[in-house]
Amino acid sequence: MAGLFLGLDASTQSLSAVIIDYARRKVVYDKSLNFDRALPQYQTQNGVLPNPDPLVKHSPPLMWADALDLIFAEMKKDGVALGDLLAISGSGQQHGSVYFNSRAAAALAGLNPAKPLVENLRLSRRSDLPRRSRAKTGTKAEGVFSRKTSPIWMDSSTAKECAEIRKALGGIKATAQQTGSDTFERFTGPQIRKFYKTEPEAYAQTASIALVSSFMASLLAGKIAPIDHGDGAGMNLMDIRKRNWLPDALKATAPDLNRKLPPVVASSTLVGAVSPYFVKKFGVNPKAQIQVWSGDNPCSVIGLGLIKAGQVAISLGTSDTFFGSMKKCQTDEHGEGHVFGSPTGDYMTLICFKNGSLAREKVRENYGIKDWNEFGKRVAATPPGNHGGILLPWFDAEIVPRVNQPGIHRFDLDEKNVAANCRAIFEAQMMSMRLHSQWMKVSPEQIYATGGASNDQALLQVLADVMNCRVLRIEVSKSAALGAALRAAHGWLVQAGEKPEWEKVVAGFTDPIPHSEISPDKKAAKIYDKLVEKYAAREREALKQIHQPFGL
Ligand code: XUL
Repeated sequence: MAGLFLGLDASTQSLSAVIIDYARRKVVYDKSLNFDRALPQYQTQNGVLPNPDPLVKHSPPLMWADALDLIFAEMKKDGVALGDLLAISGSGQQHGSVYFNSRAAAALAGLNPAKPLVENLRLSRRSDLPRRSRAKTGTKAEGVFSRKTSPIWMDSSTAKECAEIRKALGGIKATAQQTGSDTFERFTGPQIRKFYKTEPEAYAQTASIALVSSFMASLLAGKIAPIDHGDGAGMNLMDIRKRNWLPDALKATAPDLNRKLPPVVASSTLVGAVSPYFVKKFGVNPKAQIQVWSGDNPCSVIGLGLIKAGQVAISLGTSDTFFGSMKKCQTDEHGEGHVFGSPTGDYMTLICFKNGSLAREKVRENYGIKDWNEFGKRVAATPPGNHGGILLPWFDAEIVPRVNQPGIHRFDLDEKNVAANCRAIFEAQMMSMRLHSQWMKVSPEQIYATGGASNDQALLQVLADVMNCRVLRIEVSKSAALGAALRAAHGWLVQAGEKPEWEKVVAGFTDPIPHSEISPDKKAAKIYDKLVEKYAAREREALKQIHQPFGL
């Protein structure tokens, strides 16, 4: 099959594009655009708008649209054969939501290639308004959004709404059983409820709610796109087994919600042909199909080749995530972990730790360490187990375990000891993963590692020792974008009447780096078996002391 497939990844800090030549089993293009640097006019820091409330984390949806224009312009400039694209899909940071008003559908259908996407969405002049809505909206129209900013996955300001929805659904276990997860502050349902409670008029003007993933797909297809089972499961609104919107959850969240949500569909669904905007402006193949987008974690499951049940990966990115594929839906009754739909049609499990790379970066900066190479050297210079020193790394409010009051707690660890603190942050992150992933009941033979920090040997050795398991590095640096490109290829083949097997689709793209295997050191593994118990005890004590309202 000749032809190219594009996977885009709209993550917290950047928009990436990966293009594969499927027949040649090759990644032929790979580029990223950092929001802060490429689009400074939006004034984000690490892709997020500054806010005086540390629990509130929003981003501007217009910035994501602007980035889409920029990355297509970049691909055109780089001479990519956009006319050969057969299908496009994408991956979005999960949970973040975009609020469209009643003008959005017409504006998307009529995107004008003579103007940038953002101008099309701002509808800044009266003449930009679709004819039908001119009379109703007058000149006060504020574009296609009923809410200017989008709450994203880092937001933890909805503890109250979580408690309300959880109560209505029958408690932690019942909520997890029905929706795949207990209610979480960043999940879209609690975020929608907060919006409805605090801005009822704007909520009433909302015609359609999108996730970051379905927002980007809507721009590409020129129509409101559906939400897929992978990303839909991150909302506390979907019945995880029936894979439909869950009426009780919708009712517990906000009025009229069933009318404001697009359909929820299988991840292999095609949204339609690419909008003429991208054809005329950038020369994209007019027949290129837009496949429904999914969340970054479901896409990474494919981009890392986690097709068989029980395969596990750790992604060390902005957030650190521990995830794997699962055949039969089994939820976490303690409510810390999540079950999402996998793009394969099976399920995937996930635990998300918010204090990932940004926490590591804070330690590096606080101790004036110039780069990650130097950081790794410090880690390697200290012994496994850090002489019993422990750090609880809650630089920011944490998701697992739930911590609403950020703070760093040290035990038997001298704050001035640079090397010990470098080791302590990573040991803490890995021990926390080991502790909080026990509900998955998987004893993997090997763990795949990906994400920025997986390039560091010293850190990977800590990972192998704490987990007492072989670790393999995956060559893919952008697993979510690659997963999206592979999903595009799979969806296109399905549409062409073939029955592609996932193992065959990912073959050759997701192989581990040769000789990248790291085995656990038996002595170190024993040290961690003990230290994990101490870590668990200190974590329990610290959590007891932190005042956690709303019965968390
Ligand atoms: C997963 C989660 C994060 C975001 C990051 O539940 O919140 O991994 O998807 O992009």
